[in-house]
Amino acid sequence: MSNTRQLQRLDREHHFHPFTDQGDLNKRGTRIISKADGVYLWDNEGNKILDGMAGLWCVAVGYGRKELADAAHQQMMELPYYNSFFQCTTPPAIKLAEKLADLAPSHLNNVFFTGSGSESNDTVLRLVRHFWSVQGQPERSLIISRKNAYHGSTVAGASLGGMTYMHRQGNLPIPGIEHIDQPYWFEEGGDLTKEEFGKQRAQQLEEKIIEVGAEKVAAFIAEPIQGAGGVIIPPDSYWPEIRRICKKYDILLVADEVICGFGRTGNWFGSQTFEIEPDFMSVAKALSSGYLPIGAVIVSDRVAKVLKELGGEINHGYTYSGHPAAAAVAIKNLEIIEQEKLVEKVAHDTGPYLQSRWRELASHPLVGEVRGLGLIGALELVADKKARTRISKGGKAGSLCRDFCTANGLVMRATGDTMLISPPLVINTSEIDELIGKAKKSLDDTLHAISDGVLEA
Ligand code: PXG
Repeated sequence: MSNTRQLQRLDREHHFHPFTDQGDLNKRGTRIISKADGVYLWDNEGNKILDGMAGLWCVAVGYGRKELADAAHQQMMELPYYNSFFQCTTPPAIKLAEKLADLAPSHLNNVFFTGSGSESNDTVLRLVRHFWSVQGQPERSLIISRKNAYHGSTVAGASLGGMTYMHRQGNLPIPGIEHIDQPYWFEEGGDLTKEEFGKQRAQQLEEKIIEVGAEKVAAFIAEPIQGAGGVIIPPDSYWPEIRRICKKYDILLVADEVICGFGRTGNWFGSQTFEIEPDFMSVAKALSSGYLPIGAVIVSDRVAKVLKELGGEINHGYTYSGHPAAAAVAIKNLEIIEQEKLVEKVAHDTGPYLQSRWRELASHPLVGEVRGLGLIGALELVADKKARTRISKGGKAGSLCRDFCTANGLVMRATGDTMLISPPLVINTSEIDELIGKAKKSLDDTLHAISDGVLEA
C-alpha cells in the first residue's frame, strides 16, 4: 500500500517504541500491522500472517470479535468512565470481581483492579508489605523473586523481574528484592536429571530465607511457567518443594498469572495446573484478550481478612482501577471463553494436538529441545543436540529464525536462541498444521542460511 512509507517516516520521527533499539528500527523501518481476524494479522502491505503469539500472549479469543466491540460500545454509551475510589464503583467492576472470584481457586475471592500486569505486580508489592506491617511485622518486607523472571516494566515490576538488561537502565532493582536462580534445566541443569535440578533450584528459596532471616521475608513471587524468559516449564519436582518451603516459613506465595491465566495451560490458571495454592494471583492480558487494557490482583481469603480488618485505608489505586468499559469487555471475554469451552479445548483437544505436532520438530537438526504445555511452546536452537551447545553468542540464530518466520507468514517470538509460541486459544487443528508447517520451513531456512555462513559475517 502506498501510505506505508509515509507512515514509517512519521513513526521514525515521532514514536519511541517499547523494548526496541530505535536506531536499528529506523534503519529497517517499522512493520505496520493494519488489521486482524481470527488468528491472522495483515500488515500494511497486505501480507497475511499467522499470529503464533496471540499479540503479546494476550488475544485468547482471537481477533475481530464483534461481541467484545459491542460490549465496549454499549458500556461507553451507558457510562464510559467512573472511578472506584471514595466509596464509589460501577456495575461492571462489581460483576467482574464476582466473576473472577468464581473462576479463581476457591480460596481466592477478593479482587483489586489495575490497568496492566505491571500495575498488578506493583500492587502486589504494596499489599504484601502492608499485610505484614499491619500485623506488627513491618520488617517482613523482603520479596524473593527469580533471575530471568518477567514481572513487568514499571519500577516495581522490573525490580521484581530478574532481567539484568532491564536492571541496567534506571538503577534497578529497588532495595528489598532478592533473586534466586531459575528452574531452567536446558541451559543450567548440567548433568543433573530434570527432577534433581528442579528440587535443587526450589531449595535455593529455603537457602535464601535462612540467609536473610525468615522474619524479614514477606513473599516469594514467580510465574507458574516463565513466559518472556523463554517458556521455562519447571520440572515436576519444583512447585511442590516451593509450596512446602513457603508453608514452612509462612512466606506469602504470589503466582504471576499474567501469561498463564485464563486457559493457556489447559486450566483456568497455571496455579491449578501446578497445584500452587497462591496467596495472590496477578492477572492481565487474556483477562480482556487485550481488547482493552485491564489487570487485577486476586487475593486469598487469609490476606483479604487481614487487610479488611486491620488494613485501614489502602493508600494505593489507579484512575483506571475497575474501568467500566474495560471491565465490561473482560466480562464478555470470559463468557466467550466459557461458552466456547476454550479451556477444555486447550486441555483435551487443541492443546494435545499442538503438543504432539510441535514435538515433531525435535528431529530437526537445529532443535535441541522441544517443550510445551497446553497452547504454549518453546524450541531450543543448538549446534550440538547432546551437549546442548549454542550456535553462536548473543541469540543471533534466534533472531535469524524469527525473521524467516516473519517472511514465511508466521509470528514466532525469539528469546535469545529459544523460539516461542503462544497462539490464540481459538486456534483450530488446521491452523495448527499451518503453524507447524511454517515453523518447519523457517527452521529449514535458518539451517541453510547458517550453513551458508550468514552468522559468521
Ligand atoms: N507479568 C508477566 C508474567 C508478564 O508476562 C507482565 C507481568 C507485565 O504486564 P504488562 O501488561 O504491564 O506488560 C508480563 C508482560 C515478551 C513480552 O516479549 C512479555 C510481556 C510484555 C511485553 C513483552 O514476551 N509480558
